[in-house]
Amino acid sequence: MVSKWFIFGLISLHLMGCAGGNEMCKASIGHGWACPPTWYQWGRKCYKAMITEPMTWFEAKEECIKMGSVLVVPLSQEETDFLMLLVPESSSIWINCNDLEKEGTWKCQDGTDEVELRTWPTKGRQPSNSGGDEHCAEIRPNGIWNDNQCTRKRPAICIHPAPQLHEEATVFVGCQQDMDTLQ
Ligand SMILES: [Ca+2]
Repeated sequence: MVSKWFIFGLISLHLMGCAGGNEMCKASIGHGWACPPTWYQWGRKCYKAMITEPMTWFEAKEECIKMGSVLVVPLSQEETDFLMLLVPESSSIWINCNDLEKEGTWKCQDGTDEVELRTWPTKGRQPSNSGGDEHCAEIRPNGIWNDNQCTRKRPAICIHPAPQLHEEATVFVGCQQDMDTLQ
């Protein structure tokens, strides 16, 4: 039988390997949470609210990518409700929808998947393309969408799939290669 301490040593070694910028891995080990610290879990996804420094739509998109995630776009009304809980009550937030390519043709993407849901107001005139310069979509505090200038600064929310935690091996989330060497 392999010594417990031997296994522990191996795991420690691998953890060190993971520690280099792999937040997801560290989170699983430290707390048994599926999502990294400061990320909220809802369903099978992790959400990070970027509220301290409002950003342009482009900056928001870029910041999410830097964290190994994508700018969120809600797939349902329930998800919209959840998103609005993550930001201050009076905040509008950027979502991953724009008509930059072709005016009036809104592209909304969950990562690379096209999303059909649109929550423009049923009454009113949004998207308005006011001033001919509103090509990015935001969710207003009431949960309804508006098109606005992409250069406006808004909080935003990033999203990535939650790592699955089923068994001990989950300590190696994000360290698949290392896990193979143990088997
Ligand atoms: Ca508008």
